[in-house]
Order: sequence, then structure tokens, then C-alpha cells
Amino acid sequence: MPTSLRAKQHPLIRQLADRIESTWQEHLNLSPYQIPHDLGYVEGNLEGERLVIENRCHQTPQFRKIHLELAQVGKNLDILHCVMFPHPDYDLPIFGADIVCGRGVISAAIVDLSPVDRSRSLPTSYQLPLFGLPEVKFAQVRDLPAWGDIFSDYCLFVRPVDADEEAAFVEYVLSMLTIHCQIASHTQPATSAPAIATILAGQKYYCDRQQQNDKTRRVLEKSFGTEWADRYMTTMLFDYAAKVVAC
Ligand code: 18B
Repeated sequence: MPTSLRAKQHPLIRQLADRIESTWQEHLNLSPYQIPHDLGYVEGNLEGERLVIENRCHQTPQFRKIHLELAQVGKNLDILHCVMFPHPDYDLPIFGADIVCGRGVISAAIVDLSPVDRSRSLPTSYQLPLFGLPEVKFAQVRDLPAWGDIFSDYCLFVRPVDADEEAAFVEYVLSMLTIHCQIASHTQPATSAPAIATILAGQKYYCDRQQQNDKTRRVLEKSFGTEWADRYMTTMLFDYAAKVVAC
């Protein structure tokens, strides 16, 4: 990814992007992921809103796609978006994070490890390490939207009010990400067709819900139009494996 956009973004976004990438490099065995040819670096400008998007993706033995996206709308809106989609035969939650910063102020900072199983609970291997994370108090905790039933009890959704809270958010994201990478690296794939079908259904549910985020959709529509925004949300941001190839 050219450093140009990152260098222009809010320091919290820059810092989190760098640290997410170094955590991936430290814990995972990354290989290249083919981004659809026209979606790696995108610029749009429909209603006078210039939107620039830079995508970086990898895959690993456990993850079908790990995606870090940085976006900037005009001079006023900076966005970091990150999702790690496990291969459908790995019974792992979906790590996701989003930071939205308007006119230099972070309005939304969210991170979660979202369960994909039917009971909507995280695998037991995650419970203890997540429970052990130090509790951090944030002055402004935000309510989840109606489509947010995908998120776990460990979801953090805040508007950080000062530099200490911004730093605490970054530390929480990195602790969660490190736990996830460590557990994922030692997880064996499921082999039974019903188990894989259940994981796939959970991943599809997650993507269907995220696609209902009208705030994301509206930003994309304003610069690229409705059709493009829909294609982008379903193929780049929240795509899922349609079926598992039998082996
Ligand atoms: N998202 N976000 O990633 N979104 O992608 N995001 C917003 O202050 C973009 C994810 C999430 O209250 C807002 O309200 C764009 C992931 C939630 O109704 C804007 C992109 C997660 C909300 C954008 C992007 C996630 C939210 C409004 C592509 C969680 C609150 C900001 C680059 C894991 C929704 C505000 C609500 C909000 C925009 C969550 C503008 C364009 C992975 C819950």
C-alpha cells in the first residue's frame, strides 16, 4: 500500500494500521491474496465527495482473507476497516475493527471477535484469555445498531474522549488480535461436512448483517453510486465463500 494515504490520516488510524500489520507478521504465515483487479486502490468523486480507498489483503493457512482498508473522504473523514475471515473449515470467530474519524475527532471505534456458531458464543479456548483482559473504562460507550446482534460480549464500541482512551482502545484491539492469532495458529480444521456447513452459515450471517450498515453504504454511494457501493460491500468488504469445495 502506498504510504501516502496512511501518512495523511489521523494518528490513531495510522498507528493502529501499522500495529495490526506487525501483529499479523509476527504471528501468522502470510501469503498474497488476489484483490479483484479494480478494487485495490480506488478513487471516486460523484457528488463532489472525493473518496480514496487503499486495500491490503493477505491469506494464511487459517484465514481465507485478512483485510485492512484505509479510506479518506475529502479532507474530513478518515476510516480504518479491518476484518479477518477464517477459512470455512476453521471454527474461529471473525475479528473485525472499524475506526471512523470526522474532522479530526474519532466518532466511532469498534472492535470485536464475533462468534459464528449457532449459540452465538465464542469457542471455549477464547473465553479465558478474553476474560483475563484488563477492564478499561470509557466515558462514552456507544449503543450497537439493530443489525449488531453479531457482536460478542467482548465487543468494545466507544467514542474515545482523549488521548488516554485512544491509547486504551489500541491496546484492547491488539490484545484481542494477539489472542486470536495465537489461538488460530494452533487450531485444526474441521473435517465433517455438517460442521463446515454450520461455520459457513455463521460467516454468511455475519456478512449479511454487516451489509446492513447503512452508514458505510451511504459513504460509498455518495462517491461511487448505488450499484458500485453494493458490489463493493458484497465482494470486497463482506464477501463469503459460497460453498466449500469437497476434497
Ligand atoms: N461506519 N466504515 O469500514 N464496520 O466495517 N461501523 C460507521 O460515528 C465506513 C465495519 C460499525 O451506529 C460510520 O456513527 C466505511 C466493521 C458500527 O448505526 C461510518 C467503511 C465493523 C458502526 C462508517 C467502513 C463495523 C459503524 C458512522 C469502508 C465492526 C455504527 C460513524 C471503508 C467490526 C453504526 C458514526 C450505527 C459506523 C463508514 C462496525 C461513516 C465507508 C468491520 C457498529
